[in-house]
Parts: sequence; C-alpha cells; structure tokens
Amino acid sequence: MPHFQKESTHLRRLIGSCLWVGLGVLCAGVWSEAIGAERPNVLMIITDDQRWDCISLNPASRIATPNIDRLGREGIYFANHFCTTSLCSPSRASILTGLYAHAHGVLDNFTEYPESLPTWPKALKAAGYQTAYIGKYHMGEENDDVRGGFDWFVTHKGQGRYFDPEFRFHGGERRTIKGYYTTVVTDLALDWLRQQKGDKPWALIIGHKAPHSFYEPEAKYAHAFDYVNVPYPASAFLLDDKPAWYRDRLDTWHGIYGPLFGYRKNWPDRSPEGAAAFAAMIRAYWATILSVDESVGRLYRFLRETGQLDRTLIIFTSDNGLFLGEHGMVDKRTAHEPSIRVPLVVRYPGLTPSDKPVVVRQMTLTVDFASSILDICGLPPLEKTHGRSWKKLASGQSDPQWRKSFLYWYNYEKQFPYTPNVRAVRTDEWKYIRYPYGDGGPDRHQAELYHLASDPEETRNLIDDPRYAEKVKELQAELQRLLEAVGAVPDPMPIDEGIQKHLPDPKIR
Ligand SMILES: [Ca+2]
Repeated sequence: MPHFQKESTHLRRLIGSCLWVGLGVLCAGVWSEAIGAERPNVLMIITDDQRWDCISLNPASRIATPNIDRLGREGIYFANHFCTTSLCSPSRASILTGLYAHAHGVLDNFTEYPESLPTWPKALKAAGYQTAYIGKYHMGEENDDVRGGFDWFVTHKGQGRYFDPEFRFHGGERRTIKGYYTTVVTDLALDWLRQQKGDKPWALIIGHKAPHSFYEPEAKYAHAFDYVNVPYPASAFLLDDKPAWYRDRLDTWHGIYGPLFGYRKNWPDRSPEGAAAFAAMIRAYWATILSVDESVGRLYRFLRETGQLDRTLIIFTSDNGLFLGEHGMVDKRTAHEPSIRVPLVVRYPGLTPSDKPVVVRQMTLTVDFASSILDICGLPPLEKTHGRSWKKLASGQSDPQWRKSFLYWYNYEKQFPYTPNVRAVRTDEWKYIRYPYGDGGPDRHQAELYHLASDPEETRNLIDDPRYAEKVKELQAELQRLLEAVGAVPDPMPIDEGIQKHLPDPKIR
C-alpha cells in the first residue's frame, strides 16, 4: 500500500465527512446515554510537533495514516483544533491542566510543571483510576524523575533519542532499550496495559518523540516518500506584505534557508538547488509519522482483543503544529495556521457509536482537554480552568454557547530568538496578530490581519487596507476581552531583542 495520498481521494473523503456530521447529529444523543454511565479507560496519545494536515482524515494530507484515521471513522474528527501556545512544554502543561501558559507558568521548554497545580490525571487518580505516563514528557529539560498524578511514570531527559532510547523507570532504574523510539514506547505501554486487571479503570498517556526534529525515520520507512515532489511552498516567496521579521528569519535556525535541523550543511543557502535539502527534511518528517500510525494500530488491536476497545476513550493529538516552509519558516511558535493547528481524533462509543462518526467543526483548544476528559469520565472540572468540555459536540449535539474566538499567546525566548512576542485572536473567519515589544509601548513590528474564510493560507495581509480599519478595531477589542477573560491583564512579557542569526545551544535543540 502506498504511504502517500492521491489527490483523487480528497473529494470522496470530504463528501464522507459531510455525511458523518448529519448522521452524528441524528443518532449520537440517544446512544451516549446508554453507554456513558460507566467510567471509561482513557488512552491519550500525544505526538510531538505533528501538523494538523499530517493525518489522512484531513483532505490535504500527503501521507496515509489508516490507523489514526480509523479512530476518527469510528469516532470523532476535530477539524479545527488548535494549541494556545505553539511550543512543546507550555502546550503540554496546557493539555494537563486546562490553563493558558501565563497561568501555569511553563513559559519555555526548560521549566518544570509546578507540582502544586492540579491536572486531569491527578483528578482521575484521586477518583480511583490507575494512571500512567510513558514516553516523552519534556517539562524540565534535565529531569526524568517521577511526577505527581501517575502510579507508573517512565520517561527520559529532554528530547530523547529516536534510536536505542534510554528510559528512566518508576523505581529509578535507567535502561537503554534497543530499537526505534516509537516501537519501544509502544512496547512499554502494552507491558503496562497487560498488568491492568480490570478491577479499576485506567488512564494512560503515551508521549511520542515523533515527529519532532531532528527527523530520523525507521529504516523501513526511510524511503517511503523518495518519489514525492516537495518544492518550497509558494507562500515562502510572498513576503512583501509581511512584517520585516519574516525576512530576517529566513536564514536562521527557524527559516527555510537555514540549517534545516541538520539537513543542510552549508547555510544560508538561497539557491534553487538548496531546495533538495528542504525536500529531504520534509520526507523524513513525514516518514516518522508512519511509525506512529503503526503504533496506533497495535494499541487498537490490543484493546479490541482484550475486550476493552469500546470501554476506552482514545484520544490522538499532538502538542503543537509545525511549519513546513510556509512563509519561509520552519519550526513553529507563531500564530499562523500551520503552527497552531493540531490533529485531534477521538474514539469512544459512549460519545458516538462506532458506525456513526462525527466531525466537529467548532474551534477546540489544548486547554479543553482537562474539562472534556473529566466530563466524559463523570467527574467535575478542575477548579480553575480556561477550557471547556467538548463532550456535547463530540456526541454530535449542538452547543450554541461554544466559543466564537480564541486567544493565542507566545513569549519571546532568548534561547530561540527567531520569533517576536505574539498576541493574536482567531475567529472562524478572521485572524489578527500583533507583536508587542514588551515594554508596554507601541509595537515595533507590523501587525497582521487575515480573512481566513477567503484566504486560509494567510497570503494577503490586510492590516494596511483602510477598508478593514473597523474590523481591526473590533478584533483588537476582542483580543483585549480574551486577555482579561483568562486573567492575562496586566500582561508582562520579555523585551523583544529581535531576530538573531546565531544558532541555539546544541544541548537544547
Ligand atoms: Ca512539540
């Protein structure tokens, strides 16, 4: 079976999606009452830096992920899911606690998750669940100790290795395990699942390293995309109406003419031939996801064979999105669509029966997980949270009160000086982005305005078009309202020291 997608399948999938929505609305309400009474197991699979369009439920996907797709075809596909800060550790903390980064305090990739803060795994453990975290945790760069809320905790320091990874086990033993990270972490998860005796519900989070840089695919998938053409995206050359910092980023660690996570040895390279290194990088990124899909298939089969499949809330997601060359960028951190869009697929017949899949079009966020999981497990939300439960939406019901806009938040990092401070608001139709300098004074970068409904790829910055002056004012007011709603006023942030050319410290790449 080919691992890439043919264009001709896209339309068929879209039509299928539309049918799902209608059927889901009709049938899911009755069904969820019948099954929803018991406390389900929870399996959350978190990949690292996986774009929203790198699962083939998305019509734009260039790769085939049949096992991830099956969860959505038998469950719920969230077509508009977003992170609230597109950076690993802050986003992981938001997934656990339902808070924006300024509130949980994990503002960069070196900060520990504060143990005093509640999390949804802690709440499930207190309610009698057996809980485990296995794999990449990545809050606290140099710490692989056991964290609160988990009966079984297996992780490693920092980013971990794709091949022959080392893990620290709950008792303190550190062991290098031969093999590929994605396979090894799946083996460890299945080992733990086999020990669950069925007397208590369980909750397991699997943290994958894939598809995070430096992209190292498993040998059997390393050439899966060799014959797929991967040019620089057109938007990389449409920077005239963009803020100047985009152009400053092009030759850096986070730009398309930079080192490309080891794929380009001599840089900056703006030559047409330099696109070959870019293509090789993207093919490797895609290939690491094929191993993830295989892992999802193994977990699915285990749950089916042990009779637990329909009693388990399965959640497949990632911590943030990623640029693959759009606007001349690699990495993430900004408020643009490839950076903030994240895949989310859920399977649980307590929400919708497996032959009545649902597509959720409303905007859902990383901060919604805590409230949603606890709601589905019959528990109250955490005392302080910025998220909402999507249980009704996932059951195919309408929720007229659902959010119509959300706040995106990122703070400039001295260690990765390639993105300014970002404060943005996204609605179903519009996006407004500003780049505060950090001293409370006027912004020094041009702002951005996009009409997403007609320009989903954000190619036309409308910020200086006088026809939209009122729209800008309206979105600025909405941004202020959203900041106040999450308690981010006052809104302290670092001083923007500008886009820097130097590389980050090798230890934290
Ligand atoms: Ca990440």
